[in-house]
Amino acid sequence: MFSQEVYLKALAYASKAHGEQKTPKGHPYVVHITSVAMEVIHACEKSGLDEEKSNLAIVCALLHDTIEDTDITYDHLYTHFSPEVADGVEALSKNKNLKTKKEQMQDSLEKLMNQPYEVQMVKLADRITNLSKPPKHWNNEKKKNYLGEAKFILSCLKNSNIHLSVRLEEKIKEYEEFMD
Ligand SMILES: [Mn+2]
Repeated sequence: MFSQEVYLKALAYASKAHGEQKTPKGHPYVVHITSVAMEVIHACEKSGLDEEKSNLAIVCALLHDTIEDTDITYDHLYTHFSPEVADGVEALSKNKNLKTKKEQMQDSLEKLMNQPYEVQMVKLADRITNLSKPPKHWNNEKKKNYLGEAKFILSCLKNSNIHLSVRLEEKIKEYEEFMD
C-alpha cells in the first residue's frame, strides 16, 4: 500500500514544475509521469512492497524528469521531499555535461545500480512507458538504438522488480515488430 497524500503532493509539485511541457505525442507532460507512476504502483501492489518502499518508488516516478527537464534542483527536492527522493531523482537524470547519449546513459545506470530497488524500478517503468509505437519520422537506425538502450537498461536493472522486468521484456518484443 502507499499514501494517497504523498502521491497527491508529488503530483501537484511535478505538474507545476513541468508547466506547459508536452510529451512527444503532444499530451500534457503529466500524462507521461502519471503513466510511469501507474506502472510503478501496479508493480508495488503485485510485489506487496511496504508503504515506505512504495512511497519512495511512486514519488520518484512522479518526479523522475524534474531535475532533467525543469528548473527544479537536487536541493529543492532534498528540502521538500527527502534525501532519498533527491538522490533517486538525481540518479534518474542524465548528466548533460557528458558529451554523448551513450555516456549519459552509462553514467545514469551506474548511479542507479547504487540506488535502492524502488528507484531502479522507475527506470524500468519509464522505458516501458516510452516503448510505445515510435513516431513515423524515426528511421530504423534510431529505432535500433532505442531498442538497444532498452535491452541494456533491462540487463542492468532487471533484479529490481520481476513484474516490471517481465513487462519490459514483452514491450521489447512488441517493439521489434516496428522495425522495417
Ligand atoms: Mn520519463
